Amino acid sequence: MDRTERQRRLIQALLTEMPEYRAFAAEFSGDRYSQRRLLRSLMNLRPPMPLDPAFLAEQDALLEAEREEKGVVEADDLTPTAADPRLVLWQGDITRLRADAIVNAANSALLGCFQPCHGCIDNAIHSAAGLQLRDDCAKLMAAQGSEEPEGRAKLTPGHALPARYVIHTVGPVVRGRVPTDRDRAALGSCYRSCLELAGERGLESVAFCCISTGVYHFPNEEAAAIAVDTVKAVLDQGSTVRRVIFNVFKDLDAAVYRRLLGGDRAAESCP
Ligand code: AR6
Repeated sequence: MDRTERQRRLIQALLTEMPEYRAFAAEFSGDRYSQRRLLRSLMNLRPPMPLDPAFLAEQDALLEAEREEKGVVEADDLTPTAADPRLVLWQGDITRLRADAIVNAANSALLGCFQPCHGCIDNAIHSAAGLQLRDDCAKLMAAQGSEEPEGRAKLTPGHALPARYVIHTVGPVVRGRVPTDRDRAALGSCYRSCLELAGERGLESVAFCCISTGVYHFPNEEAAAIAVDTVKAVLDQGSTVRRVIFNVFKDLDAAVYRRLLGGDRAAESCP
């Protein structure tokens, strides 16, 4: 089936489920790119509820075609840093990475981002994985019966992502200009908890985003120092994880991590 037709059918199915967004949908123009944004928006807005297998088959076909088009980056093919062969620095979109797990910077509801086409990593990961991811998260949260505290970790499958699993962690929200000791400890705990969970599941490669440094305003340099120190300390204690990818998105973070990890060989950037 042609991609435009597939998008149209997926949008129609979502609007049948959520007729309250028909007026919102009418604001998008009819070209393929606007319609793709509409589809992503509706997926972002959709609350967790039962999923129709026929819808999922079409959604997965679309997401898998897009995944190949964006290009999958094999975590195992990336060049490690000169100073530490367990560590890799890579700049790019985490939804392209094929690692055993990628880490999502979530919020305490742990259901993904509901703001249509928002630029956060939570939105990028859920949008590329498919609606099954929110459903998985909703089940974990229902079983837990309370919000996810900062500094812990939960694991779900990656669905249409190249990564096998997503590890969801909630970083601290920095409210003043300077993080408190509690914020610093919570951020370290995010990295530690994710690696410990990966180790319990026998995973070998984990890609971290720069947790809390976007919407949650943790200063980049200090966050990176906590990330690198904590990851090294956990790996030094022994883990099934043999490769950790520090996935940076912004040039600022690329420069900070390059300095911390030492040398230009630490930079692998995608086109
Ligand atoms: N690939 C890799 N990194 C990315 C991508 C991507 N596709 N997109 C953004 N980043 P943020 P937080 C980087 O704000 O500060 C969400 O709404 C980004 O440049 O996503 O922990 C959640 O639902 C930054 O370096 O997460 C929470 O409400 C890093 O990801 C809240 O934001 C984290 O930025 C969490 O805030």
